[in-house]
Amino acid sequence: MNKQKIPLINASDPSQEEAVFILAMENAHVEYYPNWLSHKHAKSLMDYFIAQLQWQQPSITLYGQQRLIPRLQAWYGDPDSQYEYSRLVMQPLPWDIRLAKLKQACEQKCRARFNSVLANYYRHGRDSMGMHADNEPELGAQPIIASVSLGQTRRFTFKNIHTKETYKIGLEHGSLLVMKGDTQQHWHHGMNKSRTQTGPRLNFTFRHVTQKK
Ligand SMILES: O=C(O)CCC(=O)C(=O)O
Repeated sequence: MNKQKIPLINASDPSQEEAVFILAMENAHVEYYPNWLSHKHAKSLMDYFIAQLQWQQPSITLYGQQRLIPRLQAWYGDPDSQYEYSRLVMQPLPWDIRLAKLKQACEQKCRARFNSVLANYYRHGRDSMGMHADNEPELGAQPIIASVSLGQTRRFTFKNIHTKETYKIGLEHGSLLVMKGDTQQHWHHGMNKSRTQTGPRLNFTFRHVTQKK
């Protein structure tokens, strides 16, 4: 299997301060903004969200057995943004004010509208997220997903569903990763456990879900 760091194409505009990289992956459109939030702002958001969000550790059914998910999570959104994955039905909590502001900032950056967010709290290196695609019908065929990371840099893996090619990228404190186009149709993504990247990390994936008819 081809395991490598993702080649990054620097697409930054020299007249702008913000750096942006396009991940050179076939049949995908992924952009990475390493310093999207200032270090200080990101730290303030992290402390606030750890203390204020309603973190839970639900169970999912895996190979017929109930297992606690290996992280904490919370689902916030508009009242009609119910979401289901791994047979776990999540009812949205009402928007927290600072989370709603972060959503607005993502909407401006992505020129898209989001009505919900999956918040994940990786308490230490043993917390993780299995490989998956965000391809539930509620998200539509070409979902735009804005993923904000706070805290410990953790290695994020993409794996091509067809060729099994694997790429890794470290998602840094205050960064924004945007997945769009056909990314979810051709690539899985996830976060392995780590023995070296052990500090706490928060991640927020803003999405737009529509209800099943
Ligand atoms: O923590 C991350 O960066 C990944 C989150 C993720 O894959 C998801 O919410 O679907």
